[in-house]
Amino acid sequence: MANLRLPMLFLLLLSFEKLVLSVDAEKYSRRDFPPDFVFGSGTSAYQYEGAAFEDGRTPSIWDTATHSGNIYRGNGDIACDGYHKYKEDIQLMAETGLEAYRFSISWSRLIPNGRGPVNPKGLEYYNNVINELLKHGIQPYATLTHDDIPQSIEDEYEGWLSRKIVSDFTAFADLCFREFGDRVLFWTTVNEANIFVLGGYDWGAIPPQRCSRPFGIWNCSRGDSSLEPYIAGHNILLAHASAVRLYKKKYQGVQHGSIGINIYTFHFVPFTNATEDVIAAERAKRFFIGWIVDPLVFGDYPEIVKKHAGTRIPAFTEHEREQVKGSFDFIGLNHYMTSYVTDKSSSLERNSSDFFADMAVQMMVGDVHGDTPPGEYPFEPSGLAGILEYFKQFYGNPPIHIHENGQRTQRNTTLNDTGRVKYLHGYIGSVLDALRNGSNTKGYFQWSFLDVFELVDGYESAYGLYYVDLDDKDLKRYPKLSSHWYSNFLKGKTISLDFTLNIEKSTYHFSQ
Ligand code: IFM
Repeated sequence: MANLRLPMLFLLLLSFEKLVLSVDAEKYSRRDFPPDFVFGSGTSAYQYEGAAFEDGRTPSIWDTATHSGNIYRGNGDIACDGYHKYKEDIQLMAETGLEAYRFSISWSRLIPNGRGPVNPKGLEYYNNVINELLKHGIQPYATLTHDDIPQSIEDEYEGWLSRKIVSDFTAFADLCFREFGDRVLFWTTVNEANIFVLGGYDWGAIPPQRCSRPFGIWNCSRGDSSLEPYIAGHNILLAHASAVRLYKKKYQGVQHGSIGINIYTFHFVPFTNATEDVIAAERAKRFFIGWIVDPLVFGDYPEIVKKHAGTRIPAFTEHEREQVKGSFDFIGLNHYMTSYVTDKSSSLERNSSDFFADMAVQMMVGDVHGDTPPGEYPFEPSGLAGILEYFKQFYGNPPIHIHENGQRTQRNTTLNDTGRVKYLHGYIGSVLDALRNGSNTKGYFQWSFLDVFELVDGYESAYGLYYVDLDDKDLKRYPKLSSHWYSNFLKGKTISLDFTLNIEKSTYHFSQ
């Protein structure tokens, strides 16, 4: 994610006149999307639930990272207090008109030791959430892990760095399928498999904060940025495949749900027409996307990744290859922005490498047009259609769920989040463009329903449709203009640029 404070990702481009950012679908309504296309919004366990030490929950690697004093400001001990306020929030979701809600399950709330005894209070909480959603006609979409594996597992065998996690993750998944699968029909195994690994094992920015010099963004006490991202990525693929295999064998026939994995995607665009930059943008896709998606679709890592990573990337055995290939019903994509790419083949000559040196590109994100308000993402909606087109052409058009898309703003600024409104209008229009071009996209989830504890920025940035007042002892929620806009769209209003730009003047009034 670009909000990681990474020098490489923060080069600002002040002008680039070749960009075409507009989308065709400027005026549309919910009825323009297929009836079985789903619109929702999401949060994740650590970012939303709070109650970190309550009712038997034990720390996850995310708790450890936030309490380490390294990089993080703030923690998710209380977050939005969703553990206690879920009913109120689901009521808000229903009023907004959400058709689906994407949330994640805290493994260490459900199985406090990572494996073994199940916490009845954890079961009760997720059963309550699921039942409350269904009571309001909102489909639950559950993610099994969103950056927060139990700390006990990290302590015992270094979590994703060990193959031991495959059986523990599968047992956790088994419990979730068994207990909740009669009502949860959409399962995602791992959130942002690629960026979680890069952030956690190469840069060391996010849990479990492992890295090594010169690649990490701080002086991590443990890690190996050259090697560990490839190992963790490999084990995630194996654990994912194992959980999917279990689901398909034991549950899918009776529960009739579907299962996939999630990755983070930029739209990669060459910065110039120079052949090297065009090749570099393709290479960026092969690394950033292909590293995780190629094994799922084709059964192996991309040749270029294997060539550049050499022996640092594990090889699939024939048995593993068979398990991983085809182990998904859909691919979940998180997308926020476009990345402009130039060739940096010189990085291949370094004595030591990490994933980015192997990728051999310079990635640039930021205020490309010189018109992005501070702290916000550039408005480049056609990038989303671009990614969907790539999946259509390169991967044979698999079912896609857009699991996260939304605009970042500074927190505590305004409820009048016109930038977010404009962003959602553009990006949802871009999804419609993609559908009209034959994309097999099945759903769109805005990130995030509320202002949650953010991945790196803590409580300093916000993506929510609803503001959470952290100074109020009850953490009162306030609707932003974007919740009003999304609600209008979900309830069937025809959305045009005119409507979007003038929504501030509509009859909506904030009641504070
Ligand atoms: O908040 C995060 C989420 O946890 C993962 N995807 C990106 C979001 C915004 O940074």
